[in-house]
Parts: sequence; C-alpha cells; structure tokens
Amino acid sequence: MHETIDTLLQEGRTFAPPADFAAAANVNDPAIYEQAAQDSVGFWEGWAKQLDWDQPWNQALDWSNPPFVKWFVGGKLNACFNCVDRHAAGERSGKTAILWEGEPGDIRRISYSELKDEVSRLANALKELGVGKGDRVCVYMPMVPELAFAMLACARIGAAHSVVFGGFSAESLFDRINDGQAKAVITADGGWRRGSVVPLKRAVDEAIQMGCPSIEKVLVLKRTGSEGLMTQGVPTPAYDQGKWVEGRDVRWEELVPRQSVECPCESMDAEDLLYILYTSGSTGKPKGIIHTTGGYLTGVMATTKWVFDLKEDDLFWCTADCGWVTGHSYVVYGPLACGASVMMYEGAPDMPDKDRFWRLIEAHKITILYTAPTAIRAFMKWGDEYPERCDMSSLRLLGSVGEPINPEAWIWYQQFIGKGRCPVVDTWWQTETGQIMITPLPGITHTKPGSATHSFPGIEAVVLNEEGVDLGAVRKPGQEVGGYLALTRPWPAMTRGIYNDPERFIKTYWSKFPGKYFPGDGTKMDGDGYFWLLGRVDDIMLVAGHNISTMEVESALVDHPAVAEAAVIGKKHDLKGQAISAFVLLRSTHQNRPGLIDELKAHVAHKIGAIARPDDIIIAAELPKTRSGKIMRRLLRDVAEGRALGDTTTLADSNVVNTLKDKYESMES
Ligand code: 6R9
Repeated sequence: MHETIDTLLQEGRTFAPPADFAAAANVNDPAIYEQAAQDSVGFWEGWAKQLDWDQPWNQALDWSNPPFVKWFVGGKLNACFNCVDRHAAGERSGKTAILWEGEPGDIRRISYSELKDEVSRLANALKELGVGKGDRVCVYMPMVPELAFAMLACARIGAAHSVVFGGFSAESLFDRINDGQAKAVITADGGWRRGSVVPLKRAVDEAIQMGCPSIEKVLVLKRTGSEGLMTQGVPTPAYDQGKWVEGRDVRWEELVPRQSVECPCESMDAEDLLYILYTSGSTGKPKGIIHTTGGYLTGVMATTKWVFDLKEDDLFWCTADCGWVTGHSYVVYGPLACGASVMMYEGAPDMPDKDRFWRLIEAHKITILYTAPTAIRAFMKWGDEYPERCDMSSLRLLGSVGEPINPEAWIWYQQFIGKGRCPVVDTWWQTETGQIMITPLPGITHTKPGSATHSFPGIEAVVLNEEGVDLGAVRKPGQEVGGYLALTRPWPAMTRGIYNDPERFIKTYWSKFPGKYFPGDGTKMDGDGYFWLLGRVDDIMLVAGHNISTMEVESALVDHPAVAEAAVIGKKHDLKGQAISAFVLLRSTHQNRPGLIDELKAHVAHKIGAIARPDDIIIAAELPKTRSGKIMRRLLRDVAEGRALGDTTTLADSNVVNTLKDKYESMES
C-alpha cells in the first residue's frame, strides 16, 4: 500500500457537543449512521416522505445506467409547492419566510403567505412573457428577495432557472445564456455593493448585443433607481433609459403587481430539471451542472434539518449569494422546504463598518450562521474588537463551507463568534453534489478543528490511492492515510450531469475510479477515521518526492499569531521538483518586521516538519480569489513561475494579482 498524499499537520484538540445542545438536537443517536449504512435507499425514502408529492414514486433508486441516476422514479411533485404553498396553507402562513436587509439598511420581512402571493404573481408574469414548462430562464440579480422569488416562480411553472452571479461580467452571462438557451432574463437595474451600484441591466444589454438569439424577454426590477449615480467613474443610466429595447425589455413594476395571486403549481416529474448552475472548472468552458426535482429537494431538506439542527423558531443565515450552489441549497431550497425563517443580506460585510455581520446578528437575533473560511479569515484579520462590541448571544450553531477551514480560523470562529457555546459544523460538498456530504452532526459528532469529520448518514466516502485501493480499509488500525476522496454510492441530490455534455460528465468525475464519483479533492483520514479535506488535487505540491497539500502548510502559517491568511503553491525547482512559495496576509495587529519571514519559515518547519519549510514567503496585501472567495493558487503559480496569467474570468479583483506580480518580480531581481 502506498499513500498518495503525505499527511503532515497534526491537530489534537477535540470538542464534544455541549450536553444541553445534544439533548435537544434533531438527531443525537449515533446508531443512525449504522442504520442508514444498512439501508441507504430506505433512509432517503424516509426523508422523501417528508415532502408533499402529487403522486408517489414506484421505484426509489434506479442505478441501472451509472453514472446517470434516477431517484423516486414515477413520483410527481413541485419544488415551489414544497417550499412555499404547503407552509402558507398551514400554521406557518404568518411566519417569516424571508427577512431581508439591503446594504443601505432597508429591511423587509416576508411571511410565507406573502411569499406565496409574490411568487405566484411573478410566475403568472413569466407566463405572460411566454415562459412555460421546459424553458430555461436566466436570473441575474442582486441579493434581494426578488432573486428568491424568481427561482421559486420558475420552479412553480416548471421552467428551469440558471442563476448567474450578479458580479459576473457580460461575457460570462453571454456564455451561460447561450449554453442554456435561456428564453428570458430576469434582472435588475443594479445592486448595491460596498456603496456603489453594480450595473446589472447594462451587462445584460452587452451580453445580448454579443448575440443571444434565444432571449425573447428581459424583465427588469428597479432596485437602485440608479439615475445619475456614478459607478467606477461612469454615470449609471436610469434602468429604463439608455438601451431600453421596446418589446424585449419589460418593467417589473408594470407587469408583476397587476398579476393574479392564483397560479397553480405545475406537477413535475421527480427527474424533471429544476435548475442549471454553471461552475467554472479549472480549465475550459464552464460546466452547466444540472439538478432535478425530487432527489435534490430530499437531499437539501435532510441535510438542513440535521446538519444545522434547524428548529421551528430559528432564524437561519447562510451568507452565500444565490449565484452559488450554497445559496441555492441553503438560502432557498433546503431551509424553505423545512419551513424555516431565512435571513438574506444584500451587501458587503464591511459596509458601513467591519462589524456589519455582527450587527445583523444582534439586530435580528440570528440563531444559525453559515459562512465561508475566506470571510472568517477576513474577520480575524480585521481584529476581535468588531465581534466583541456586539451581542451575539442569539447564536446557537455555526457552519463553514467553501474551502478547508484552517484549525486556527475554526478556533477563532468557535471562540469569538460562538463564545465556545455553539457547535461548529465544517461542511464539505460541491455544486455537483447538490447537498452537504461530509460534515459533523452537531448533536452527535465530537469535532476536531479543521476536520469535516464524517460522511452524512447514507453517504459513503473513501480515501483512495492512485491505483484505487481503499486506504481506510487496508490500513493498520489507527494509521493515518492520505489520498483521493471518492464517493461510492449514489445520493439523492447528486447532479444528473453536465447540460448538453454527458461525455464531459463521465470523463471529469467517473473515469478516474470506475464506478465511483471522484470530486477532484484530496483528503486524509486520521487514526480515528475523520476526514480532513486537503483541497483540489491540482494544488497538491510534489516536494522532493513528497506529496504535500497546500492546505497543511497554509494552516501551519495561519497558526502563527501574526498571520491571518496564507496561500501556498509549489514552484518549479531544479533539485526538489517543486519548492514551496507562500503568500501571507498579516493580521491588522501585526506589521512586517525584520526576522518575521524567517520566524514564519521556522514555525512551519516546527509545526509540520522541515520538508514543508517554505523557500520563500511574500507578505501580501490581498490574495487572488474567485468571486465566491476561493483562493486561486493557479494564478499564484503563474506569478511565481513568471508566466503570463491564465484564465482570469472568475477572478474577483484583477489588481490583486498584478500587484503581487510586481512585488514578486522586484523581489526576484
Ligand atoms: C459548496 C461549494 C466545491 C469545492 C470542493 C472543495 C471546496 C467546499 C469545503 C471544501 C474543504 C470544505 N470545498 N467545502 N474544501 N472543506 N468544507 O463550495 O461548492 O463552489 O462547487 O466548490 O470547494 O475543493 O470540491 P463549489
């Protein structure tokens, strides 16, 4: 047996679920893992029965044609009915479905019965525009309640939505509209971001001008009323002037409010398309990941209830934008299927000040917070005084998603935000998996900072080496192993493929280990069987014959009191194959000083071994990240190896890499 990834970092701290939390938790009996493993199909069927079906399924799982799966074959239901109508019709009718705060501070509270009316009107409006069952609708909006209405209205009439993040360019929009052959776009004049207007309608105009023959209508919400405002030095036109195209462009306020609130839900097949969501992939054109109705809803509902221990009186805040899968599964479909109250916030975490998140928690008494390591590390960098000046005693559970969370960031989150009182759930999953896959269950799992712990009941995750050997099964008892993560059985919310490209789906995820799903991530499994996700295998470094994960070196750096965030890459080296280069951001309480870089190198060597000592460390002001906050190590490799930058379309801020490039080059000379 050989390991595919060396495991270096050791983290010994563990946290038991608080006794009172465990006693009241939605699930607290560890026997559930064994039961679900014995009969995973029956386990998922149990969850599916908690949805309202127009017609029951006659076969729970059809896995006769892998990797193309079908769940709940023959069943019929409507996702919008399950997220809205069934709550509006019962005791939750007056309950808050969405509590929203705009960046300028405007607040809206929408009950389930109001949500039903809003969504029904919009659904009728879409019908009037000629959209119907089987069509695709592109949604390109700021984080306003109407974004959720748009998704639900599409689901209501059986049209698939394709949400494109409001920060993406006209060109990305153009690609996604054409790949999905969308019939209509739902957009807004603009959205608020850090005090300025993101001109959305203008980008839609540009995209369509580039050639989007499938688009018949553009529905435009007035959000900013941005006439005369300046955006990046350019005056923003009023949303209904400028390039307003008569016959194509439709004003929301002229069309939607006059619609009837009666709009029956289309009865959909469990396997009918619910949505397409484009994920960038490391190379090539974006992949249109498809999700269908019955299995997806089952998976997101189950994980919302158990991972977040969602209760009737919770106020659940997943900070993700609906442009990402996290916003689809845990702002909209998961929590609303459960009848939860959901918090939505439009803007940036540092507007007007760096305590905005904590102010929101204090003001609205948010009970569950689900955010990303990139945000947590930014909060650490900004300093402890911001959370300290707010009362966040309403919080009872904290979650993390999007990247591996470094142990120090986990501890900070647990101590400064959760005050040691709230369990922390680090959840691993992907756009393609649709639902959370590897995660603690807060009433059961003893957590370890930096570990996503175990696969959710009914899911089986394994660590494989290059030859596909299951390292967890063949290792000596208690031995730690590292390799490729793979998933061995189908789960309900798994993607049904890539839109219009089944071959790419097979090649990308199912050909490395035939019969198993390969997500592209590395992982280690510790002596207790806990998973520690190590990031994308493309990022793994090969240093003097050792496969070292960037994540472990980054975590060792973040462990140093001066460091808030680190990005590590392997840079070509004549003798070692690759040498480790690190880009480091300091906490606001620390400054660069003579000797600090040597101290950091020594710290890494001390924490995880001399093999991982970085050859060079650059103190940076920012790191290149995707717009969803993931560090783009590929671009840092381009910088370090003096290449022209590769694809930067998903990069949040291009100035960041250019600055780093200058700094790197001046250091080299
Ligand atoms: C939900 C989401 C998926 C990739 C995934 C992995 C990384 C997400 C993680 C994590 C370690 C976690 N990732 N959660 N890595 N620990 N808790 O982020 O979907 O945007 O498709 O990204 O993100 O590398 O493969 P998506």
